[in-house]
Amino acid sequence: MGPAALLLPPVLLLPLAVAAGGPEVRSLRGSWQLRSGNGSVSLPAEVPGCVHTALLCRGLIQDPYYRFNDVMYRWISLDNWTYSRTFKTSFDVRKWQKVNLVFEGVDTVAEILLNNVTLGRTDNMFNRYSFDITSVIQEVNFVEVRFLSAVSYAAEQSRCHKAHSIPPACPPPVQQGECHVNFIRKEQCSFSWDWGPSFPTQGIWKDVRIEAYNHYHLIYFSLTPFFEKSAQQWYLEVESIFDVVSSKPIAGLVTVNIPKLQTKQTFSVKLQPGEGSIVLLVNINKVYFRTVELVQEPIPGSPGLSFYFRINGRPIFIKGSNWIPADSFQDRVTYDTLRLLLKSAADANMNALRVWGGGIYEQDEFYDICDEIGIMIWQDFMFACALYPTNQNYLESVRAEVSHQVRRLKSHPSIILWSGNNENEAAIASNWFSIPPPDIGVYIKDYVTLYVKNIREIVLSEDKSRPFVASSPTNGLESVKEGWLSWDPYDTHYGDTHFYDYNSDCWNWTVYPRTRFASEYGFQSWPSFSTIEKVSSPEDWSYTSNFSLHRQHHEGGNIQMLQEIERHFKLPQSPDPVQKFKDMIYLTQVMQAQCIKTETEFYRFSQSEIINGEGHTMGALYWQLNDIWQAPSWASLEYGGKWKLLHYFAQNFFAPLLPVAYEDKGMLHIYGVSDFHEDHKLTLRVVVHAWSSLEPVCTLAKEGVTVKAQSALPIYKESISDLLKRCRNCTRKSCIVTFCLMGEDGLQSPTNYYFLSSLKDAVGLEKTQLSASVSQQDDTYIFVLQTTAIAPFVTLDVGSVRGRFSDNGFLMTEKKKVVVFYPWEPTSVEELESSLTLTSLLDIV
Ligand code: BMA
Repeated sequence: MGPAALLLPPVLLLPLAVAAGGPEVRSLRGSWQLRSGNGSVSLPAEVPGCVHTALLCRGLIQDPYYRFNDVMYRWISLDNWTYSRTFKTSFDVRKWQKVNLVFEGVDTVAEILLNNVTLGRTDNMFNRYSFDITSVIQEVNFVEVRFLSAVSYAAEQSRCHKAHSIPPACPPPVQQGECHVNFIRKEQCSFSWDWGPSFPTQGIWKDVRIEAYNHYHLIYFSLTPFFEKSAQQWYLEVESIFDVVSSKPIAGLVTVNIPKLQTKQTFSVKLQPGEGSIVLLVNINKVYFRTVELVQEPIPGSPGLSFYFRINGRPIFIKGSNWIPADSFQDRVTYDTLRLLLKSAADANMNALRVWGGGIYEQDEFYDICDEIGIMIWQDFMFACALYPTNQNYLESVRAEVSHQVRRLKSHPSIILWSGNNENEAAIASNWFSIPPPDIGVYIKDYVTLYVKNIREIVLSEDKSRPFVASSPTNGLESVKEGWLSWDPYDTHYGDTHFYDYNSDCWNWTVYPRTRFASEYGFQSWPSFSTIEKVSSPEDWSYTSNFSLHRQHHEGGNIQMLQEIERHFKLPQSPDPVQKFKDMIYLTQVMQAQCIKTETEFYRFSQSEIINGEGHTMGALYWQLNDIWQAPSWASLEYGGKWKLLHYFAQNFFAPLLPVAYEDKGMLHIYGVSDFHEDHKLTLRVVVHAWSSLEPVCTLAKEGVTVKAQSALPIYKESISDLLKRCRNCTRKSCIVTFCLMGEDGLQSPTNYYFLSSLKDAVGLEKTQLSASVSQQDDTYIFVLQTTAIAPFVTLDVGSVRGRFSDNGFLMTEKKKVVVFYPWEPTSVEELESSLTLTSLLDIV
């Protein structure tokens, strides 16, 4: 069953009528005036938007992503900008009891004035701000949003925080970022990250409007389904939060009408003056809603506890990746951007994403798309890789943020988990910031105050329909038992794990932890040349240029990739420097894809077994799905959406049916991995080729192999020496094993492979003549590839032509292969032909 089927029809899509006093709304989106602190720069600016994009739009700066501009344009975020505009009210303000100026999001620190009266201040970009302007509004108005640089504010807050230091003070120098981001409730990666630039934006980044109403006004509206086990009955909790302006209670009738379910129920309600909520329970027949449980229970034969999601009563293996903000400038992230990235995740057989805690709570549209296409969301709260203050003002701001975000998002069935932060339990447990042991107590206290006594408390009171964990990675219930901070949050017997190792051989599965749930793991690669080309100039096009160093924000990252490549491949030696750079890019992508394939397959084949007390792995979310700019990173999707080889590999290694091979003590094991809900009787085909010939040296078909539903179990085993003997003249270096599963009803797994040696040692590989003919078929393009020899990692690249192939980076063991190109915008056979580069491993010299 595909992932979409897991999320039953979201009830929020059903028309539902709640009687509420319709407000008068005047949008303030559109053109505002923007000026720098001393008034030397003044320009019109679009709202929603930010200063950087406004300057770019007027041609006052170049593309901020071009070359070294992130550092050149630091002055923009150090200045204090002001947005202002005049507006007329489109309605008679005197007719309304209450008029509010509502900001859905202000980034971040600002004083808000209307007609020269200060309405209030903002300090949290994740909060919604509503200012009562009933007594200030006139027919013609002047609104001002006076920003203070987020960088200066963060520094000031840190200076004022006298109690104890809150590390880290600054990011590592290689990130070329700003300091003290943990002191401001702003996208944490906007001060730089190990994959991202520093662009601490200022701006009105979400909707802004005037709302006028009488009597009462609906502020939040949410629907959460519950199953009442004792009554075997579904209920829909319909929650509405109102602002009641009338001085007396308002009584009335609310009718909840869901025509599609033939459900209509009327309730009499009484609203008290002030802000208050009404919760209506509507019993529902006939339909089911998605349920989610996080199962942490003893496993026979293993110490510790399980950690898996039970969705609609079924244990589900979570397959996917981690989501980061799609751009440093959120106003550039359109519905189409989100849709393309999320669709790419679904197309690669992912069923889940983790919205990582160093970015933002995503726009409503993000979750709408996930609801629709069946991507489950692990939702972090926005705290990452740092310790945080807990002074009163800070906590109040966080409390407002958390209740706002939970109220805004809880109707989305795609969200299956709330998670307090990214890696902050680990940061304390492993003492990342070298806190002297006698002082650690105060940080532990802060941790519990923030994530448990505040965030968790609010989440539990706002939303009882899904689980909460305090951190990722965490030991789950074991962490709770140890006072919310486990001494080793990376324990494989509990909870989830993050795992990075750039020094071992990534083709060797024994280096990976047999965890209950792998929520982060990854390797870097460079984005393709066509992506880099857009933000660089010819002098930058080498692996060791200043530019290549500048874009690498992870200490030693370029060297680590080189070392990982060198284990299994020959490094490029082309005398042409640009070709050499392109070859390096190709190899980084091949290496990344092959490493994460090995690691992910290991997690998938570890789902049904317990070995030495470890196993029952039920999740694989690699780091990271998407990119924030054009730079080397762990992403599988480049900035702009182009698929790296890893993303094509993900489509295969996350396939619902997959044979996976690994080697242990001289034995070759093949497991049948299945996400299907029923068993299948299949044929396993194992084919051995000599690298030197397209004719197989031996073929074996094992019929009647049972691949069990939702499991990973052995289906084939042979000693490698027997296999080599059986297939005449084979050695580890001269032969390659491929295998697939096939059913009678056309069911077929991807063809998988297992290398018996490093490819730099392979014997018999010949340089191939690769050719492609391109033709159009309706909205797609068909590439017919021909090879004259076995070709590993065959890659089609059509440069800047937007779209994706049906498969890429594959091993060609047959003369011919058909690949489909799905364009994302109109193209032509001619354009594709002239943009096409075909590369396979032996082209790298
Ligand atoms: C983890 C993530 C990110 C980081 C990634 C790669 O720590 O949570 O903070 O980008 O590793 O280093």
